[in-house]
Amino acid sequence: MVQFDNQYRQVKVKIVYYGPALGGKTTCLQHIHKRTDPQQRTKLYSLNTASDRTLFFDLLSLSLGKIRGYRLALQLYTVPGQVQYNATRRAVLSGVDGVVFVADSQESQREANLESLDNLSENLEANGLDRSSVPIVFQYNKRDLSPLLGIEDLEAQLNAEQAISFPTVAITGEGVMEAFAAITEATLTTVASRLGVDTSPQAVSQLRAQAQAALRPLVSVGEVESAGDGGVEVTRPTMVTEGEGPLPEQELVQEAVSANVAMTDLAARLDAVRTQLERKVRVLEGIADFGRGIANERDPDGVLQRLLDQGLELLRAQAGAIIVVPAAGTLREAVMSGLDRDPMLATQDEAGEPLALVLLNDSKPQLMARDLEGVGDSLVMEAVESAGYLSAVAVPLVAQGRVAGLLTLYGDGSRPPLDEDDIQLATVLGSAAAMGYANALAWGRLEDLNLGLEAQVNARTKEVRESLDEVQRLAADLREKNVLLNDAYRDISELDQTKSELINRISHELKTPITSLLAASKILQRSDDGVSEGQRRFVTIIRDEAEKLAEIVQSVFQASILAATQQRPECSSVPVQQLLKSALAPLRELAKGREVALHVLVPAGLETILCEPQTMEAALRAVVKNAIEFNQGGGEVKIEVRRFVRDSASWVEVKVVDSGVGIPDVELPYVFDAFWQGGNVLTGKPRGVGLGLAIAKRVVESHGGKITISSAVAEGTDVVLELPQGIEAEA
Ligand SMILES: Nc1nc2c(ncn2[C@@H]2O[C@H](COP(=O)(O)OP(=O)(O)OP(=O)(O)O)[C@@H](O)[C@H]2O)c(=O)[nH]1
Ligand SMILES: [Mg+2]
Repeated sequence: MVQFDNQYRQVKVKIVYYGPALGGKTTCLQHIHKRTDPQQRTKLYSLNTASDRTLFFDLLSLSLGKIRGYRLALQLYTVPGQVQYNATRRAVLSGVDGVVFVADSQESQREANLESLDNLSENLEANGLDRSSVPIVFQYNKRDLSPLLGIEDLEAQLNAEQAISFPTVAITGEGVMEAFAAITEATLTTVASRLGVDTSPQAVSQLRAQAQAALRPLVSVGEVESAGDGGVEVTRPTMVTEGEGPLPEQELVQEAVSANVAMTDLAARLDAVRTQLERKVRVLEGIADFGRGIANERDPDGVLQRLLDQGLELLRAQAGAIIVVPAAGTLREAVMSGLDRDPMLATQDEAGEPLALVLLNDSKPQLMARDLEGVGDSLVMEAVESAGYLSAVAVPLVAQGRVAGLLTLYGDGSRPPLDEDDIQLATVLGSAAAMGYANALAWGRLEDLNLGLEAQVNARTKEVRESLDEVQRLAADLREKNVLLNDAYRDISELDQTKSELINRISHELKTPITSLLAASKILQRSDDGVSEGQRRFVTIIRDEAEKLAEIVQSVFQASILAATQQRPECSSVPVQQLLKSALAPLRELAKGREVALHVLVPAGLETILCEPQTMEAALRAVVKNAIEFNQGGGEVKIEVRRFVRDSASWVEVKVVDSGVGIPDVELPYVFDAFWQGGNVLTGKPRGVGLGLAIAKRVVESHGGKITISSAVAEGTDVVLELPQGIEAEA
C-alpha cells in the first residue's frame, strides 16, 4: 500500500522481493544498491541469521525526487526464503505495492518455486490482499547455471497471468535493474490513485513520464560504491523469548518482524536525513567557498565564470549560461557551458522578444520542469526540451535593485528534474554573485577613474612645471632689471645730492651780496645829498630787484630743504637757545618793520633738543615768519618751549602764538599744502611762494613728530610743533 507521510512529505511505495530460499533475492538488492546514486538511496539494511541467510528481511530505500511536492520513496524489501520463516514473510508482505518474484531457474528448484508462489498467494490473502490486484514481475534467476529449466517451462509453471518476466543472473546484475524498473512502473497506477490523479489518463501518463525520468538516472549510474561493505548494514537480531512467558511462535515472529520493520524503517529514514544533511553541508561549504572567492574577484567576467561553475557543480546540472545586459536593450551570453547558444536567448516569444528578456523583466527565479500540472509557461519549457534538456532554472541576478543578468542551468535525463531546492540554491548563489559582479564593475570604474586622474595630474604637473620655468625666467629677468634700476637710482641719488649741495651753496653764496645790495640801496634811498631824481628812481629799482632776488634765493633755499626732508634726518643734540637764535635772527628786522614784538620762553633745565639743526632751524623760521607776517602792527609773537611725556616717552613742544588776523576755518585744512597762500584776509600783500608751513610740516614729520594749527579770525593763530626725543622718560 502506498503510504503518505505528511510529516516528511513523502509517498512510500513498498516493493517486496519474494521467492524460494537461496533463489538470489538478497543478491538482487545488493546489486541495485551498488548501481544507484548514493545521493538517492539509503544504506542496504540486512537482518540475517548467524550464517548470513536472510532472517527477517533486507531493506533498501530509494528516492525518486519530488512529485506534487511529495518526495517519492521506493522501499525494496526481501523476505527470508527458508520455509520455517513463513510468519516473517507474511509480516513483511503487509502493505505491499508490488512483488518481484525471484525464481531459481535450476531444474532442482522446480518444486521450491511452485511452493513459494503458492505461499505468496496465501500470505497476500492473509494480509487482506488479492493476488491479482498486486502487480508482479518475474525474475528467472541463476541463468548462468545448469541444468536449467527452460524459460517457456518456467513461464508455463509460474506465470499464468503473463506478467512481465526477465531472465537474470543476480550475481552479475544481468536483468536485475530492468526487472526493478518494470515493477516500479507497475506500481505507478497505485501511486496515481493515492495522489488522487488516477482518473485523468493525461495525469497518469505525466506521472509515468516523470517517474521514468527520475528512474533513468537511478538505474543508469554505474557501480558507485567503494569496495567492502560500505553502505551495507547487516544486523543479526537475537530473538527475545523470555520475559512474559512463552508466546505462540506465530505471534512472536509477527511482533519481532514488526519491531524490526519499524526499527529498520527508522534507520532508513535517519540515513536518508543524514544523506540530505551531508548534501546540505556540502552545499553550504560550497556557498561559503563561493562567497570568499567572489569577494576577492576583481574581474566581472571572473565572478560570472565562478557563478556558472559553482551552479553547475552544486545543482549537478549539465549545462548553463549567464546572460548579461551590457547596455539597455542588448543581451549577450557572458559565459556558457555545454551550450552553443542559450535556449532562452535563441527562442523568442509571440512578440518577438527573446525569452531571456521576458524572464529578466519578470525578475523572479523560474523553475522549468514538467510535473503533474504541467508548467506555467509552456514556451519556456518547450525551449528547454527542444535543446535536449528536461528541466531548468533561471535566476535573475539583481544587485542594488538593478538587474545585471540571468543565470540559467539545465538538467538532462541523467538526473532527477531540478526542483524547488535547486532553485533556492541557485537564488542564493545568484544574489551573492550579483553583489560580487556589481562590486567588480564598480572596482573597474574606480580603476579607470584613477587612471584618468593620474593622466590629469601628469598633464597639470607638466603645465605647472612649464609655468614654473617661465616664472623663474621672469624672476631672473626681474633681478637683472632690478640691478640696473639700483644702479640708476644710485646715480640719480648722487646727482640729487650734488644738486642739493649746489643749490645750498649758491643760495648761501648769493645771500651775502644780496643782503649787501639791499643794505646799500636802503642807505642810498635814505640819503638826500647829491642824489638826483633820476638817480633815486634807479636806486628804487635796484632795491626792488634786490628784494625780488632775495625772495628767489629764499625760495630756492626752501626747495632744497623740502628735498632734504625726503631723507632720514641726521639728528644730534642741539642747544635750544642757539637753535632759536639762528632761526629768529633773519626775522628780527622783519618783526621790527612790522612793529611786532617777539617773545621767547624756554624753561630752566631744558638745555638741548634732539634734531637735525639745519632743517629744524628752517622749519622754526618758517613758522615764526608766518606768525610775523600775518600779524598786525603792535601785535606780538610768543615762542614757548616745554618738555612733556607721552606714552612713557619724552617729547619737546614748541608753540608759536601770534595775535594776528587769524585764518578762517574753511582754509585751515589747506595751510600745510605747498604753495598755499592765505591772501584774502591779509592786511598786506602775500609774500613768498607759500612753501613755509609745508616745509615746517615735512621737517617735523620727517623727525617723527607732529604739527598742528588752531586759529580764530581777528584773534590770532597757534602753531604747535611736537618732537620726540628718542629717550625713555624718567618715571
Ligand atoms: N551462480 C549464481 N549464483 C547466484 C545467483 N543469484 C544468487 N546466487 C547465489 O546464491 C546464493 C544465495 O543467494 P541469496 O541472494 O542469499 O538468496 P536469497 O534468495 O536471499 O536466500 P534467502 O535469503 O535464504 O531466502 C548466494 O551464494 C548467491 O551468491 C545467480 O544468478 N547465479
Ligand atoms: Mg536473502
